[in-house]
Amino acid sequence: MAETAAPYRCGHVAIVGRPSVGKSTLVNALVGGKISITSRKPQTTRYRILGIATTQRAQVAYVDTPGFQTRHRSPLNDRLNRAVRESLAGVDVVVLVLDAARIVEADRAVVRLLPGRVPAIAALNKVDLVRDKAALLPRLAEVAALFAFAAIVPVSAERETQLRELQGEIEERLPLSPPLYPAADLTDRDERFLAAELVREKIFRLLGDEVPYATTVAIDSFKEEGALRRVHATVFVDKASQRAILLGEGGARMKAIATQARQDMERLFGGKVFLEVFVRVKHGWAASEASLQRFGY
Ligand SMILES: Nc1nc2c(ncn2[C@@H]2O[C@H](COP(=O)(O)OP(=O)(O)OP(=O)(O)O)[C@@H](O)[C@H]2O)c(=O)[nH]1
Ligand SMILES: [Mg+2]
Repeated sequence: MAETAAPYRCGHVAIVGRPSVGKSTLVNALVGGKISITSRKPQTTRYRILGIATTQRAQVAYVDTPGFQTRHRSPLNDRLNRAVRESLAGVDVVVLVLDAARIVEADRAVVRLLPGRVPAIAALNKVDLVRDKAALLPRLAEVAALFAFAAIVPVSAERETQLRELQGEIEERLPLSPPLYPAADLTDRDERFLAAELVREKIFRLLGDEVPYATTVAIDSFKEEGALRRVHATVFVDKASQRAILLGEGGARMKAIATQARQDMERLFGGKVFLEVFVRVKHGWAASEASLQRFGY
């Protein structure tokens, strides 16, 4: 007698929220690999990226999105917000990520974007930072009053707590469908894109509050020579003074950025990487739609 296989489910799930609530950390944890860059600084994510999680029961394609922000207007931020809005179209489920410590006006701005027809699940993230768990109860009520969420799940993306519960709530709302992506794929982006992102992550992590927002990274060449990957990257900054900060004394800061980026690439790609990073001044790279488009935004 043939066994009856459980019906397979597959679909796309947008991960949205204000900056820094832990969207990318959550996507990485759900996928089980570091495919989306993270940092303490808001607006780390600038590109829409898919994180793919495949199990025996379901395949979930998580759409990580930039933090939706309403405070600073610029051509780049307008593009990022547009990417958030666009990623909400055509998904099967939306996960709104909130910080369990507090709900603020910026969260409400994202709630207003939620499409009515698609089930929305609230993930109350960073519960590990909430010492007094009794404080979660009024927070759950506050979240329930924001929107008719299909479910509200307290999680910690960093400690990987309650992710099973969240996955269960997501998967049961996906359509019946065979997998849409190869089971071994963790993302829709290629190694070239991931390499540029890892350089950008180190800039966000190793520099102060100003310079990361004035930078973008391009890959000049990406060659595979047997098991070795040879990568040449250029970091573009807006002003010469930012170039000096990025390089650091005797080039020390740039060296640390390149070393850490290379180590992450070797882990992610599973092989040796030779990485060379140049820094160039390109005034106004973030100021016009045309140049943003050239940089892939
Ligand atoms: N303590 C704790 N920190 C977390 C958790 N999840 C994320 N973080 C931290 O929160 C910061 C922001 O995380 P990201 O994943 O980059 O946040 P994001 O929402 O993707 O941010 P943007 O892309 O800038 O919108 C990082 O320093 C993470 O390590 C969590 O569950 N607990
Ligand atoms: Mg992010």
